[in-house]
Amino acid sequence: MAYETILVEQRDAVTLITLNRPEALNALNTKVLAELTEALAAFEADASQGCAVVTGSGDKAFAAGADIKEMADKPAADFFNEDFFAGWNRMVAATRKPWIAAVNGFALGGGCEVAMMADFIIASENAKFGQPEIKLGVAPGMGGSQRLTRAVGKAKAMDLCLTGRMMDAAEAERAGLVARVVPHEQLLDEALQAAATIAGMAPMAVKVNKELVDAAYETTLSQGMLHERRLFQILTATEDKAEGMKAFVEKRPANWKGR
Ligand code: CO8
Repeated sequence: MAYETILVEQRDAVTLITLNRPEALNALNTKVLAELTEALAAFEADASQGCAVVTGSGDKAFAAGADIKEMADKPAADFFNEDFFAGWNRMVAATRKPWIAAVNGFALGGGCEVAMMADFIIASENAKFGQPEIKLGVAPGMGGSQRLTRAVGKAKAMDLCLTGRMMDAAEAERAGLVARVVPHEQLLDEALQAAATIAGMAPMAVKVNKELVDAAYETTLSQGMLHERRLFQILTATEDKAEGMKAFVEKRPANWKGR
């Protein structure tokens, strides 16, 4: 499949997707959404692929936001009638396998929101995060006010959304937005390595672990604990559970079947 706004390659069991509009700092337009949705759906459907990494091309940006030029003259009725931005939620909901955002520079507005849609973020020391929509007279529209608040708490989310300021990678890591910060030149290797590690795990266990951590955002503690216990119990019936424990006892790598 030939894409115009992203690059997609498979590295063994890892799919690497690069947002590729460097002339616009990888700004996210309708075409990017359509192509990223298609690429993630292909990744999801391909049993040889276990984890994906999404990054930005060039040295400067992961994505500097939704494409302001595409939205500038769009009438409000079109935003409403098209349910503009809803496609991003559908894309996330359709992806049960994990994907990592490797944030190499600016992740602003929609760029920060896409990074937060990923299962976790690995950031280069040069990364900068922010929700500067307020400076355009609007507000986050792809989950920024909700996911950022859940990730970093009300105080910092309020600060970022109301002032539109950026936070650097160190602050983002302290605040809990980012899983790891690495030297800029090591970013892609580190993210690909993390993805390869995940892709080497039992596939059903990977999906269950992702679903359970996500459930912690949506449910009460007791509902989440029950959900966890039930999925744990279901996993104990898999061939991969038997294989994983046998391999441990026999001191050898497990040979996963995915069932
Ligand atoms: N959309 C479209 N083009 C962009 C965007 C963007 N979000 N960000 C950068 N670009 C383009 C610039 O226009 C420029 O193109 P050109 O050379 O043709 O003028 C090129 O990328 C390079 O950018 P700069 O020259 O500005 O690079 P700098 O290094 O000087 O600055 C910044 C980098 C600080 C990242 C700066 O580009 C910037 O502030 N970008 C916008 C960040 C932003 O506001 N993001 C939020 C976007 S809004 C959003 O995501 C959600 C909803 C908004 C609704 C809006 C309704 C109108």
